Amino acid sequence: MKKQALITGATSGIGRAAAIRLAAEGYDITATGRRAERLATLRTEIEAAGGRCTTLVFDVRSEAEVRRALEPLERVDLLVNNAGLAAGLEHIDCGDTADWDAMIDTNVKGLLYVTRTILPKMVAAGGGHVVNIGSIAGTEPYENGAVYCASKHAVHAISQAMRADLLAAGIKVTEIRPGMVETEFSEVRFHGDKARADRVYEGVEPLRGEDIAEAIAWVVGLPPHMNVNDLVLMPTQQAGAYYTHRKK
Ligand code: NDP
Ligand code: 8X3
Repeated sequence: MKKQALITGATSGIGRAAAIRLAAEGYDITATGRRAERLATLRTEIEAAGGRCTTLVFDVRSEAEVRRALEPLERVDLLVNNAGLAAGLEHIDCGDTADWDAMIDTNVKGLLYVTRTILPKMVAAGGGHVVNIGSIAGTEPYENGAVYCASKHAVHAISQAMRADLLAAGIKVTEIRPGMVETEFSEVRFHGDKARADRVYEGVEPLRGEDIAEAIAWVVGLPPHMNVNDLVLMPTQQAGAYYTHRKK
């Protein structure tokens, strides 16, 4: 049986690129997200390239939906906890609490629900690998980003603690923490304002979803005795949340 990879948030960006890349690396893919049509297109693309892809449509914010969708999976060798978003970019006194709920419920609680459903399967199987997609925002709080940064700080803490929890089970935990990646992320953050989203990447060659997929493929292909705990990736023109060199 080929290795089984479960990737959340595979309808777009990093998750979609990871699904395509891991299928090319020989994994059978289970791709998830809320947009069924996007998942169907991804499945067709992976199958056309000779891979195997199953799709599951659910919202990671609902524990009931997560359990209903994922409990039937017999085996998961690799879980990529990628589904997530930023919503809004403003000072905390002006923040929209609906945006805050969306970020905490998706980035933190959604990741936990998925992880809680899958880990017993890995423990029973005697091993596995969890890759959590964190962010540079997980260690660098920045102005206007309090709640998104808090959610990614939580992912950073959860990743470190779960690595300790899962040591004896032989399950690897890797956190990948990108800087600027051009996906639908900024369009989602600015509630569909594409012009504002485009300005985020002006004068910069950002990372692409495929670059993060490259890193995921590398960490999951390492020998059994070797784990990457934490991997920070940025465009060459970025040195941190506050440092970006933009070409005129
Ligand atoms: P995209 O917006 O392109 O993709 C986000 C994915 O998450 C989509 O597939 C979306 O699927 C899924 N998703 C969002 N909310 C839910 C939900 N409630 N239930 C299920 N799936 C959901 O952004 P990215 O690819 O950039 O983001 C992927 C991850 O990378 C996120 O965790 C983000 O925080 C992180 N990240 C992104 C960076 C960037 O600069 N782009 C940098 C650092 C980290 P659907 O809408 O179909 O449900
Ligand atoms: C996404 C990167 O810098 O917008 O996590 O927070 S940033």
